[in-house]
Amino acid sequence: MSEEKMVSLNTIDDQLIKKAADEGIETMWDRKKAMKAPCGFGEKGVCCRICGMGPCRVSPVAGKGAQKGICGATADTIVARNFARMVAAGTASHSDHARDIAHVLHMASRDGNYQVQDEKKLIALAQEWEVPTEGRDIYDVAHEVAEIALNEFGKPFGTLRFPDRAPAPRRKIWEELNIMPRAIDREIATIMHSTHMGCTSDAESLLRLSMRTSLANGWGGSMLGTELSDIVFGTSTPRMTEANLGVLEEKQVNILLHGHDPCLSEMIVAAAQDPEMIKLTEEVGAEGINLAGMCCTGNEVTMRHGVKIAGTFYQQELAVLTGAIEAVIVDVQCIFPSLAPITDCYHTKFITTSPKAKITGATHIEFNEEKALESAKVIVREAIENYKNRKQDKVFIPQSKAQAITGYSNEAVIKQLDRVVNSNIDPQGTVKPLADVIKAGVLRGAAGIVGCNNIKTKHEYSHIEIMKKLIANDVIVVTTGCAAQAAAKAGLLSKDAIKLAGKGLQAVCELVDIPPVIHLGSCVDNTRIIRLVSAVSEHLGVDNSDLPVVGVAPEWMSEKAVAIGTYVVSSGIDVFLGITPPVTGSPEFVDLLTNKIEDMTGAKFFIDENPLTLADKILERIEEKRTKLEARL
Ligand code: NFS
Ligand code: SF4
Repeated sequence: MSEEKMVSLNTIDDQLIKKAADEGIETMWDRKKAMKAPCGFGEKGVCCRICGMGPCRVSPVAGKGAQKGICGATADTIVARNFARMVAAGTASHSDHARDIAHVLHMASRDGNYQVQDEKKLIALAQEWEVPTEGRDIYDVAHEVAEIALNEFGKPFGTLRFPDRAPAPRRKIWEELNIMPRAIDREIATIMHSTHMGCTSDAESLLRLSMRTSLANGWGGSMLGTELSDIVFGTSTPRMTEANLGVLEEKQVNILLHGHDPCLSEMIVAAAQDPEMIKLTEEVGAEGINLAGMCCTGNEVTMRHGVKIAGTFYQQELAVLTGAIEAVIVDVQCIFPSLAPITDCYHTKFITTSPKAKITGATHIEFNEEKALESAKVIVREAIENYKNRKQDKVFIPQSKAQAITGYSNEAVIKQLDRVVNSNIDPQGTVKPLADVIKAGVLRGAAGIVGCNNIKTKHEYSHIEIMKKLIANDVIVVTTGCAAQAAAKAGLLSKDAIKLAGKGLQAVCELVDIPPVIHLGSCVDNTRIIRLVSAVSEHLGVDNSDLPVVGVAPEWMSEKAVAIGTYVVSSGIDVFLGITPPVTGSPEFVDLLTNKIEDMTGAKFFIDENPLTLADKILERIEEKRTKLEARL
């Protein structure tokens, strides 16, 4: 198959798609073909179905066709309203995930399934929130912290706590713009209210509401997700793993963990090590249990346990097509409903576990956090007992995988940086070495390359091209989500990739002993990135928007990504999008996102679907920011 026709960077994916065609199984690529051209109105964001008088489709071309909806809403209103609702949905998803983790912290106990794994981090958070810790049982502290966290969702007065962690100039901007986020659920509800028929119609006001809600995600729900997961499941440390569908094992029970919520996957990891389960595995004639992760659940378990990465978002159907998976165990988000009919073509069990994500045709075994391990064992047992049903003639495991280092928390990054600190002169445990090399220009800047895969592009091509170009130009890359898994598969998360870096980055990687692309976790862990950037800003006495630092979402697709992009720009960091969001029907809203928002936040969106020119624009912007920064420092 020629390079252009490949659906992804990996030839193995095309082999599996061919297998699907041979076996008469439908995949996302077939459905994309059946979809023909996308709806032009939807693509431009000018379709409104917010009230029963619609749907109203207004013309994206000025002066031609219907210019207003029945109520008089213009393209600007409709586009901005649709955008705001995407931000609200993304914020809801990340934050509701965090809420579940807060509940688990609230039920954690010394002899329970969930325990406090990182006491130091818990104590630090307790002190930040002025919870007494002296002489108290750590679990009393944990429960009080969890309760405060839960109150962040619905407190009636005041603003959120975590924005206090942002650099002072940034907080001032949020206050002046009146976008300091209040309770998390409140910001989501306010957007839903303001975008109801007949409420806010002004595009700029809708953008400001979106910014405030997105901040309730980045400096609220998502940040709680990261912090509380570290407390309950442990703060991650670097570990070796392998990535791509070649991690599936011929002679073992293969379990695919897919979704987002570590409350389930952590227990599956524990259940897979349970003697009773191991005995059962022997009884069915398998040589072991092989867990493989996908999407953000995959990131959560690889960063804390080194669980292998089966692949990214777009490979979920392909993984089943190997015919070698006994069970796909899912929790919430980014799960294709098509996994039900595809798993039906094999022996594979498709097990949903969350009442928030029931899928037609799946086997639903509800995960009960109160009896977490027991519940996980029931699910793992299903998988093991299914091993005997595997049809060998339908199995094809592509022999492709790469080595990767995953699991750099900010704490782990700082520990690596300590290697170059002369403790006679400088204190340990700070970002000073990172700030120093950025200031000196050894590193030209830093990029957070994050987000999904999208069928509108050749999968992973944009991620990998941009990562390679940036590291070759001495821009260090941190990565999360499916972008991180793409990097793992391409070998960029290994120290072997240091040779692809420019001289400056090579020197840094060797001294600090890190790969040039650093795995920082799942998508909620983008909060690790904004905290790292904020720490460097504070160290240099500047604001985030002064740093040569960018966010990039080359292949984004989810509403969560829209919320992330918005909180990153609101946090003062430019965001480069490789997929055009559905906003082009409103030149005013496009101007707000790609121009005017800079006057408010010091950062803006850049949109370019060509990854090569997008990378050029990133490098150009980094140099522009450098020039300004050098003049200031
Ligand atoms: Ni992020 Fe995780 Fe992947 Fe995109 Fe989906 S897994 S929260 S949304 S597709 S990166
Ligand atoms: Fe049409 Fe206005 Fe109703 Fe939207 S809110 S569907 S534009 S009448």
